[in-house]
This record gives sequence, structure tokens and C-alpha cells, in this order.
Amino acid sequence: MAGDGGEVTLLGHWGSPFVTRVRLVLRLKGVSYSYVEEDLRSKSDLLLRCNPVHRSVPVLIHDGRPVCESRVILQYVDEAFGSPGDTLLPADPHERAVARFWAAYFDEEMGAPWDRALRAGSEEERAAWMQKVVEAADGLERGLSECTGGGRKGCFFGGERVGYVDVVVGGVVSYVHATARVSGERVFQDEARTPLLAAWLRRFGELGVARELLQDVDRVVDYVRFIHAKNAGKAPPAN
Ligand SMILES: N[C@@H](CCC(=O)N[C@@H](CS)C(=O)NCC(=O)O)C(=O)O
Repeated sequence: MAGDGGEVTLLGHWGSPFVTRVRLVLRLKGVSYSYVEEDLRSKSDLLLRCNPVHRSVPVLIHDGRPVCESRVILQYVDEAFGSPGDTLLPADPHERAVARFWAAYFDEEMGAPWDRALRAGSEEERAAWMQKVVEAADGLERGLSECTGGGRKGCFFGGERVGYVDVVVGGVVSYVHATARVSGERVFQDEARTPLLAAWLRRFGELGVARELLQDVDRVVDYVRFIHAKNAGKAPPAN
């Protein structure tokens, strides 16, 4: 039964989209867990012991054994909890490979440049990285179309229900809205350019699990402005 089989602890940080995706999967799989908020400027000994290689959150500790890297954690939770027939990743090996492909695409082609944009030292540099994110959304639109038969099988990457890729992408939803407010880039929100992603964004945001767990957008807006100012060498606004 979900949640059975040992104590579960998640080391996280409220602003991290990688942590958000883990919180989403734990809730979707019905796993009870304790949450420990990390100060990333002064990491705990527990975090450094559990993730000595990357020293990053999220880390999931199950029965004393750490699992690191968010996509690895999602797959671990999917396999270790819940009933075997009720997984986020599809049962069919080819469909599973397709889901893993698009999850990796999202992290590499969208998440990585988005992070560079967040930490850019100038407005020009930030805009150039965001342009890469917006362009990569065209590829993700293709992925959503592939996973849903052009939208005929449902609006999520998992079809009618949320699957692995939805959780991976779902971690950034508050950043999508915060980015639109801070710098005007409408990632996923362009109905003409990425209609399936625009519908995905609306439907995902309406899910109970998303309403409950996604970060407050106002708080993310302040956080994004704080990081922009810090990296531009200006005195950051009070956070
Ligand atoms: N590839 C990692 C990325 C995790 C990551 O970048 N976490 C950030 C927070 S969003 C972190 O802990 N950074 C450590 C630091 O700031 O020193 C994953 O998927 O878990």
C-alpha cells in the first residue's frame, strides 16, 4: 500500500521546481513523508552526506537510504510506492522510452536555458537565454502532440491523466506565470504557437494537486526579481 514500507523524508527548497515535481509525485502516489526545508546558502550535514556529489535538492530518503536527482526520484517513487498497475510511466517499454525522452528534452532544452536566464548578468543575456526557452517550447509542443495523438487522447502527456512528463514539466508552472509577469515572455501561453501546451497549462493548473502544491506566484515573482537583481550586481530588493 502507498506510504508503507519505511519512513520517507524529502530535503527540499520551496523555490525549487525540481523539488516541486517530487512533491507532486509523492502526493499523486499517496505517499506520506516529512519535509525538511534546506537553506541552500548553508546546507545541512544531512544534505551533504546524502548528496555529496551534487550537493543539491531534492533528496528523498526512504528507510535511511537517499535517492538523488529529481527525475531519478520520480521514477523511484513510481516504482516503490502504489500498486504496480498504477504507475506514472506507461507500461509499454516504447511509450516509457518516449516519456523519458521528453522529460530529458524538457530539462536539457528548456530548464537549463531558463536557469541561465534567471542567473544572467544583463538584460540582453537574459533575453537571449529566454529566446532559447521559447523556441524549445515548439519542440515540447511536438512531444505533447506525439504523446496525445494530436490532443485526441487527452490533454496531458499521460493522456487523460497526469503522467511522468506532466510531473516533470509541472514543477515549473509557477515560474511560467512569474516569468510572464516579470519579463513578459509567454512560455506555453501562446495559443497560436503552442496550442496544446497552452491547454496543458490551463488544465494542469486546475488540478487539485497543483493548486495545493505549486508555489505561490507572487512569492516566485519576488524571488525571481531578487535573483535578477543579485546577478546584475544591483542591490537586490528586500526578499
Ligand atoms: N539535476 C538536479 C537539479 C537540482 C537543482 O539544481 N537543485 C538546486 C535548487 S533548484 C540546488 O539544490 N542547488 C544547489 C545550490 O544552489 O548550491 C535535479 O534534477 O534534481
